[in-house]
Amino acid sequence: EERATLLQGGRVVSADGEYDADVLVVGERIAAVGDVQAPPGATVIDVSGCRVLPGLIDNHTHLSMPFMGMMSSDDYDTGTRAAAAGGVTCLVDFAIQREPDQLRSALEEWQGRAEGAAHVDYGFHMAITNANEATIDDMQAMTDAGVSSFKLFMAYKGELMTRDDAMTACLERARDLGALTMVHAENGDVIDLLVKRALHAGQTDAIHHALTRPEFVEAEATSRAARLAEYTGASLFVVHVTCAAAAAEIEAAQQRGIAVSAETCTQYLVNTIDDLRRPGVEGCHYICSPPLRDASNHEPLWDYVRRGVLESVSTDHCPFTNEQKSRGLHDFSLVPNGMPVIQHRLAKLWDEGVVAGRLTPSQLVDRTSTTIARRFGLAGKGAIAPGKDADVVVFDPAAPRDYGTHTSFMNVDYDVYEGETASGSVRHTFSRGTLVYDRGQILTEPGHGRFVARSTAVGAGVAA
Ligand code: DUC
Ligand code: ZN
Ligand code: ZN
Ligand code: ZN
Repeated sequence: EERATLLQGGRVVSADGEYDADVLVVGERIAAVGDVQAPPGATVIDVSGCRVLPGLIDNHTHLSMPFMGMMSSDDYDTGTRAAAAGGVTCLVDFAIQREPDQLRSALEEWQGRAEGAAHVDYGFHMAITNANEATIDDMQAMTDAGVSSFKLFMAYKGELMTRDDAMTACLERARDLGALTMVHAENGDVIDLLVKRALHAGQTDAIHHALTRPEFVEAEATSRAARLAEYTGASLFVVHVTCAAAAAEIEAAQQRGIAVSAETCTQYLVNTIDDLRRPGVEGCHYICSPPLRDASNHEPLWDYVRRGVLESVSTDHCPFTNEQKSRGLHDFSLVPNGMPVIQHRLAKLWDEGVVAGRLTPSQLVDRTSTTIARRFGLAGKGAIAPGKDADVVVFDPAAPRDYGTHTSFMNVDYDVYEGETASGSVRHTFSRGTLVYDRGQILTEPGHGRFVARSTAVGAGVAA
């Protein structure tokens, strides 16, 4: 006998529209959507006044990431608790090849970190940092294992950066495998030069992190990656687009018929470069790459999101504690890059998107769940429909919730939105039919979340 739960009286939000409907969950799947009678023995939950959304997917996270000599501070236990509290039921994290190892050992290493620890489902992208011949040969083992997307860094010279020759070879192999190639698009050589000059001139404060990574270095790398995708015929996905200049390069490529798609992240829609001017370690909280931009980018970015040029919004969640961030208090180049945001995307996009009149609830669902599932081969996720995984979020738009360390599940000792209050909040998060998060509490044991193998050949083409 499978456990049944009826979510009664809510308003379902799908990528295509909104409608009043009950949602019946049986076992791990959605069994029915509509005017549904509770089967005998079912648990009935009154969700009137709430929106019922497909669980959000975070396609860009860095849990337990070894980076800049440190390890990001959320592991798969704490990071997926925070995810569930923020309405996220699936994340796709980056496994990273570490020299001199091959892709298989990186995948094993990341599988080992996640297995038995996660509270929601997860997949992996494979970041290639050393694209030699053996690496290229190993790419098929990844797609066979359900890792159907690769990531290349065009920045972080000396640690992660891939040069254009290797990038071209990777794009060709990914094309042949039907896999998507993701790029962190910033010109690493120019950044390296500007950082050296700034430090030489004694410009060591957090703000100089942003000033040494100007918009053109992102726009240039974006354009270069799009040209290499055009030349190779590969499908490209540009991660964390921060500014209108880079988004314009993506739109131009799409208009030439090149298979280039892209995301932005929550913080680029709501934070600005001025956050880096906060005093002391607080300024360091906002150091991420590419950097936060001038506020003049916000409305153009929202418009690109609305029009689907930027087809999805993820987080690039990459948390570091005050102690870790403090390493760079007197030299911005030593601050580990990344912001803790995995828990905040839905609440922020609801207020700054939906309440502010910039996005419809359906567009929010599409950009944070449905389109990500389609683009990245997560066939069971991204929609509330019979047969899909019962990854369901009940969001109460009339239940305010404070941001801050007192409500955060993230393993960081500050919150970038401390002191602010969201107008609505997640009431329940179900992962494959199991209630993971219930009004401030995590109910599952680590290990409820499972690895999801993703399919290839879904990344091709520009978003409809
Ligand atoms: N940018 C960040 O801010 N953190 C992790 C890696 C990256 O590209
Ligand atoms: Zn990146
Ligand atoms: Zn702060
Ligand atoms: Zn990232």
